[in-house]
Amino acid sequence: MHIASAIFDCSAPDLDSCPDESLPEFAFIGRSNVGKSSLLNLLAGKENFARVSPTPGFTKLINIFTMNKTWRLVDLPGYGFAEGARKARFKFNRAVDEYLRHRQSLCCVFALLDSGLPPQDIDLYFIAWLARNSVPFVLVFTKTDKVKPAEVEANIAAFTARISGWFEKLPTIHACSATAKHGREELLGVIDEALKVIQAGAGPDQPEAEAPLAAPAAPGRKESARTARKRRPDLARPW
Ligand SMILES: Nc1nc2c(ncn2[C@@H]2O[C@H](COP(=O)(O)OP(=O)(O)OP(=O)(O)O)[C@@H](O)[C@H]2O)c(=O)[nH]1
Ligand SMILES: [Mg+2]
Repeated sequence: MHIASAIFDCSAPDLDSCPDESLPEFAFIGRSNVGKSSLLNLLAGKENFARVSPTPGFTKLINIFTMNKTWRLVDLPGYGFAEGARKARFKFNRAVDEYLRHRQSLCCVFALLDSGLPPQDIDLYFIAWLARNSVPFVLVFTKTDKVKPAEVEANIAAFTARISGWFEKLPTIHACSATAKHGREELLGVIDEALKVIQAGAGPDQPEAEAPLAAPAAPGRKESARTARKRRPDLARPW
């Protein structure tokens, strides 16, 4: 997919401050420092678009970018920094929790994992949380330039083995390196496919997706989380 335009929209401190839900969104989430902002920049084809830092916990707000005037990328604060890390449990701020569970225009989450590490409890907790909350996601193993390909393979296989019993169908798995600029086309392809399904109206076996993705809630009306989830297009649900 060609990225003709990439525009920073806003940094939102909470779900209510996010822009309207008129455009499909694809969000990056994962442990602090896993490479979310870097991967967003790779996909956008712009350096320093989302801000990158070696300091964990750098991204603190919900950063929203509009691509090709028709869809959005969302850079989220990570988990596993500060007290969450000590407890070896994922923990992120309330805004991210609410965004992931209630944002109706959220099509798919890119759940990032460090390809150089064996399965981490904190990531396993998070993937279980995504599944429990019916958040559609694909797995993306990052920083493949830092380790040997065999090690990447072994870590992906070990992670897959840990979660395989949780799903009827395994989540889709991708690998990338923002530094080596690998994985861009593959991940843009995920987005492209999802956008095509939206344009087609709804997936053939996704009857709940008949409600238009882009329809914003009526002003002043808050839907329950349950209703909101039902309205999601479920495009990339891997199970
Ligand atoms: N070698 C290598 N380093 C990377 C890659 N992607 C990101 N990094 C480095 O990892 C560090 C963290 O990158 P970020 O993109 O800021 O990570 P993040 O997940 O957004 O971090 P937070 O905002 O703190 O949650 C930076 O020093 C990046 O340069 C990669 O593919 N390869
Ligand atoms: Mg970041």
